[in-house]
Amino acid sequence: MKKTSAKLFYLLSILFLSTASYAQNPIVRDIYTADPSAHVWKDGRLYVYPSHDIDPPRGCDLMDKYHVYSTDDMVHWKDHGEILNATQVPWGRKEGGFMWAPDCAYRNGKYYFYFPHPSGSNWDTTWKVGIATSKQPAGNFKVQGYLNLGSDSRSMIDPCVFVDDDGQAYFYYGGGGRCVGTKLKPNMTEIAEPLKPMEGLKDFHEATWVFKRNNIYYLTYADNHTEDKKGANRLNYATSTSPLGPWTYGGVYLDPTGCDTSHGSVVEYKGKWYAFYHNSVLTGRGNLRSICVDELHFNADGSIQKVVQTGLLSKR
Ligand code: FUB
Repeated sequence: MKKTSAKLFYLLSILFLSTASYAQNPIVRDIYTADPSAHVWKDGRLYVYPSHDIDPPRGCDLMDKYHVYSTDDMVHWKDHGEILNATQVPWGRKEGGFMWAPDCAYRNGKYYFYFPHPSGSNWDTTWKVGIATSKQPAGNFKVQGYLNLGSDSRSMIDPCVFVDDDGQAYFYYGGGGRCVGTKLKPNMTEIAEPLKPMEGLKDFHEATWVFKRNNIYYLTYADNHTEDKKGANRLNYATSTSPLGPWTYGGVYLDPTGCDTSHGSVVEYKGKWYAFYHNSVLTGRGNLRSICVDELHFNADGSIQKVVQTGLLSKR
């Protein structure tokens, strides 16, 4: 009986949310996009920097040609077009592809676009975090090089840059079960201190995202969950009073989306909080993904409620 009421409540919530005034999920339908990093910049628009699954896919290795999207009402999304591709990366592997989950940060009039990309044919062991800069949030990016992360070359994917209220920027990355972070120098292109492991995360896999709300720092990430089937990773969160931890595990806030991977970001826009994520509802294929957004709700104690994925209802 309890289970039936819970199911009914869930279905009614989806029905209500799917008639709310948001663009229908997935929000991009003409190409395949994944790993959305969302930011609100000083022009008052919300920008999303996703990666791009190339159709037809071959695993995740053909991913290339980043696009940027923006909105000022969560209904109408503007595609700013392609901002960077693998042929524009002088130090990149000659075979191209592997332009994975990016992030973007703003400081002193410049936008810094961080993208993971291998430098050699052996992609798995040659990851670097590239940096491209521009005076605009969605165009004219020029590759500047890559972050010098010392001898650390393990799973150098999924960069995330968080800028605190005092202007100090923090850099995080990680995959394959390891998440590390440190301060960035004011130039945004060098780390200020050695990388340190983020402690307290439970079952970390990849996809780090850091944000702050009411003086609490949140680190969200994908776990390794595969209980019933392949493609069952979930998004989890942990909290801290410091941007570099130690972290206290909070729980799962996004259930599996039907993809082989899960990856998301959280942002506040015009008084509401949103969870961005990807699913495979348009294709049924974990390597042809589509970005979605739904509202995110917090409890009074700062804990995060499970996201109701309206994206799971959409079909082509
Ligand atoms: O999209 C390629 C990789 O899959 C990302 O870097 C991971 O987070 C996962 O989504």
